[in-house]
Amino acid sequence: MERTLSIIKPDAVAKGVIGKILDRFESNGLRIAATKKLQLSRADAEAFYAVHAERPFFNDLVDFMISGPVVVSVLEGENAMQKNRDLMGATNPKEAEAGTIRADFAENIDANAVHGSDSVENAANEIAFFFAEREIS
Ligand code: RTP
Ligand code: MG
Repeated sequence: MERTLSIIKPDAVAKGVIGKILDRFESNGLRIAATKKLQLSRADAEAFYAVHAERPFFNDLVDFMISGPVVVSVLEGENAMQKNRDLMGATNPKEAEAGTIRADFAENIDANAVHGSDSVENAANEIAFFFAEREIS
């Protein structure tokens, strides 16, 4: 069964919609194989988003990701990576389809409620970044 990594970002945690977002996953065939709430350090966020290090929005992205606690989860199911991306909607919530997580819970392109791995290969690396294998079941 395919696995992907989800992060409920600080804006959505602060809004109190952790449960509503996790329900979207479970209601759409994605099993929660692992989950935890944590505060990222600056070093954590810089390492996690290292692929974006040269992008103009990198510093704002890191500042935002450490602005409060996040909830990281391993989602498991058929086509889990793409299914999660479909449930999330477009990066910019103004462009996100109605009924997607970002359309319903995100403020703007920076505070956009959720992260999801964008390939199965990246998913494996992102899962290993946050979870030991014994924490996933
Ligand atoms: P994510 O990685 O968080 O799941 O989002 P994504 O794949 O939809 O978007 P990505 O291109 O990977 O960008 C990562 C995060 O950086 C912020 N961003 N800001 N101001 C901008 O033009 C801009 N572009 C991206 C977003 O918060 C995005 O989720
Ligand atoms: Mg991305």
